Amino acid sequence: MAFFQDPPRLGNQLDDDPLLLEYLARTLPNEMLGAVEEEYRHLGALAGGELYEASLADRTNEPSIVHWDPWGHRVDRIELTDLWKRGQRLSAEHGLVASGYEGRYGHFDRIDQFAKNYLVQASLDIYSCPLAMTDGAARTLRDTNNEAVMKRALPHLLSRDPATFWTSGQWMTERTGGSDVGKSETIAKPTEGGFRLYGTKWFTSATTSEMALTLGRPEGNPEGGRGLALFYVETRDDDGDLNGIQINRLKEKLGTKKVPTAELTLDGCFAIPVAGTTDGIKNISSMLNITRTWNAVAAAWLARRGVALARDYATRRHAFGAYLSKKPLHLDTLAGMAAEADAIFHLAFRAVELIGRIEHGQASDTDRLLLRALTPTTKLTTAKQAVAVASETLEAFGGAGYIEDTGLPRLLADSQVLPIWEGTTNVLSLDTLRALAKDKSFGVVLDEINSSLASADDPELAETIDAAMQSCAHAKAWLQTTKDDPDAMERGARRFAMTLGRTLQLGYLVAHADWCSKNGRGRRAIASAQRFARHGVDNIDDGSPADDTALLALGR
Ligand code: MFK
Repeated sequence: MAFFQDPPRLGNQLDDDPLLLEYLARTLPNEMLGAVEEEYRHLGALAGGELYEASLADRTNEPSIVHWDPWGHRVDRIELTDLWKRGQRLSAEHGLVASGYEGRYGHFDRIDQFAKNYLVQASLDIYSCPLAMTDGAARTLRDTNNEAVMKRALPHLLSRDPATFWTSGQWMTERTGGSDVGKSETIAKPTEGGFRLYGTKWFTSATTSEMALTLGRPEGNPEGGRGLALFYVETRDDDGDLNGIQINRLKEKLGTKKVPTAELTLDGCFAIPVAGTTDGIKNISSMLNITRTWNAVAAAWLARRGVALARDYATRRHAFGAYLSKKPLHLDTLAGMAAEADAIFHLAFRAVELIGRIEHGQASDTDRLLLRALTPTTKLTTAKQAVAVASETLEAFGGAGYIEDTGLPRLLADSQVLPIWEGTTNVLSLDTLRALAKDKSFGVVLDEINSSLASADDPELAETIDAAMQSCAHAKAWLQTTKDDPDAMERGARRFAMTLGRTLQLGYLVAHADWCSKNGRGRRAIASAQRFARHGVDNIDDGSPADDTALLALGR
């Protein structure tokens, strides 16, 4: 008999997602829920059907670059994949950036925007990359309050008309590296009405964007991040010619293959300073904080997609006399994946909620400090979880999970970018510590965890609450012990930040589970919180001396 297996299928990505349905019911006012539900269901149907099929059918297609036209003119034109072209239209029409800014639902705008992205993006081949940067650029321009640039760019970045919608790049990484941005070598020379940029940008994602925010060092400025300035660049002129930019080549990457990531040479690229001629890193940080939040929501939609596919396949795959959905060990594996995916969702959407409140003037100073600390913690924690869930997803399919034309390996390859771009785990662990130290905000994070736990009184959650409180106490003690030992603090930064991230997640899982049990939503959320607590939330290691760490790390 021929060997065949039923492929996994996806249903409506709204109706098949109990966590999303619970979360929306818990968080949004009823009237708003009624108003948005139809669009969410439509996006859920697209993501589970047509777009999912299209992304499988388009699997091997990749963007390509044409450097020269037949008459010898350098054109550097990038051809996008069909699904990306569709993504462009769909993003404008559904306001996948714009709805975060329109004020339709006040501070819930951001939840609306990210719920739509969460629903649809896992079937859009990482079109989220240019959208994240577009959102970051819109927010940065607003924060810097540069009237002229805002007037020029914002109507495009926030357009719902595909004909006028622009995306933005975020060109930061140079040959000197992506983490230590202060070493950037791009020089900015003054010219009439602005500056001309000269340098190389080593990774620029979504290079087809109509504009970009980038960094350059005005001549005569000091070294380091303070000497950089934030610039606004339009990539092409009215004739479609590139603005002093050469696209050297597209990158060969492990995943995110539909994203046209390129190396650029800036050779007299006309640029306008957005916020003075210094403090570029500080000024671009609004953008980083938005794109890092997108990263966390991307972790949520990728993990959720893995769970959805593996869950469905468990009802189709028959082995050792039964469907996998009847096998205790397989169910245990799926349950673990589901609990991690739930935790990612809660942490990511808490950051989203805070952004909405802050942008609508409904936040306290404490909320601002909380978001500053939460953003790096959230990004680093969720990215690592997404990779782990993606890896389990492939394994849940056995050999099929390792075969490219099932489309499954792409989940792992795409997830693997999440801990790398927008700041690696270690860079963000140090950023977490820096934010806590600068703002003295560790107490704010502890209060956040405690208030999530305090709202829960379901007796089934008692043990999980204890686990979260113990983890908080350990984190507090570790900070005390290491505060006079910068080396020990740096060595433990990742474990500490991960502990904060996972403990916050446990707090949110507990609060959500308590709400579900009191609102007739069954035991699913309680099981999720309990399971996540059993995975462990405390990663702090008090016992690794510096010498042993170096010995092990370097092997001598
Ligand atoms: C699916 C969606 C995914 C999205 C896809 C997007 C793809 C885009 C591809 C890329 O472009 S990836 C490029 C990613 N690169 C990074 O994320 C940079 C990683 N490195 C860091 O984040 C470093 O921490 C940093 C460059 C910021 C360190 O540089 P410095 O020179 O040591 O800066 P410093 O002294 O820490 O900070 C300078 C100022 O900025 C300080 O303010 P003050 O001058 O008032 O003290 C900081 O407090 C402030 N600052 C830095 N980071 C901040 C921040 N403020 C708020 N939020 C932050 N995150």
